[in-house]
Amino acid sequence: MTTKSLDAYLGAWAGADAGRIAVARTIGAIAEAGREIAYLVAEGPLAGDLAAAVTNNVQGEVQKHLDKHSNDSLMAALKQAPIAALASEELDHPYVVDPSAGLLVALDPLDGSSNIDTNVSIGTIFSIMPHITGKNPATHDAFLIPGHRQLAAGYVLYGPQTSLILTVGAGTVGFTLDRRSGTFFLTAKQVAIKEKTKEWAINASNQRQWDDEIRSYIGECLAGTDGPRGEDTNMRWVGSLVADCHRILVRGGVFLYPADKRKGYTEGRLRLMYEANPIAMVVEQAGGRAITGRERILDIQPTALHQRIPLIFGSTTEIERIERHYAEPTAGEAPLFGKRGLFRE
Ligand code: FBP
Repeated sequence: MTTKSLDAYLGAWAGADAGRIAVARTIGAIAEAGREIAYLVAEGPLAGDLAAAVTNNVQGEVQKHLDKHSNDSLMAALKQAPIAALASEELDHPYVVDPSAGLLVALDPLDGSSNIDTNVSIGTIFSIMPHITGKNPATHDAFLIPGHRQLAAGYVLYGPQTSLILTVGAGTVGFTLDRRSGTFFLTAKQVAIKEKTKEWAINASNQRQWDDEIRSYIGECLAGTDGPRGEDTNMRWVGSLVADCHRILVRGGVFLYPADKRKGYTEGRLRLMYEANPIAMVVEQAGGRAITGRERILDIQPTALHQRIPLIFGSTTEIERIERHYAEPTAGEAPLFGKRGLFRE
């Protein structure tokens, strides 16, 4: 199969535009690190214990060997890119590369860490933003830019295939790594999320901790033909945001990681700057939507570099349905699964 390489795609997009060339070089550096991480992930236990705990990261979460290795690989590659600084889930503070450069990068180097030793898909998520003139790139403040200002975003998915999903603001495209040549080739020219779906993804073990709106929406899904939806639904949950997102890009669906009552989850679990924003840009550019429940993710003014946010994204009709639950909290009351039903505490 002959198709365009990532370099050829980025070259054609950037042309002679200096700003775009800088973005293209930065994406190239991320792809280079992604390829190296993909080879290591594929070695699994032959490469040692990739899931071994190394230390705790800034989130207070256990940092595993592969988390650290992925972060180091991306930093090494991005030191050669025209960026002012990078921020990472694994770093307390931004790492400055060249303060005079025009770009910032935010990274989740290894999303889905809990799946490392289970041979389930994991990934790297990235967001490329402008470095606003006058802002010190060493500060968290320089990164507090709403998601709609991202210049490019995407993820590398380390699964049975290594995929690079990318948007530079002109639709969402997909590349697949050819392991023989080490080249990413364009294999999805225009990713389009199905408008309608019956598939939803949520960690249902947290059900008793959810707010009423999420409980009524999921109750409606579970009620199937017996409830107001009048149709049966299906559930999938990988537990790696990148893998759950990828499934939705390919066959539609909706993903929910809402805020809940657990300590540390009252603002959600996922991070705005390097998880929610890049995924929201990829999803919107593929024709889907991404919200907190009440607001569009890409409109949120960040207040902290490592800020968490409730994240709901996917097929448009399902997002509209969820919005109705937030607008009219009783919309999802089904006889068995509404506030008076099985979902009551
Ligand atoms: P990390 O960024 O720490 O890897 O965590 C994110 C994540 O693994 C997502 O990929 C996934 O959607 C979510 O956490 C799963 O959370 P939970 O274990 O609470 O279901």
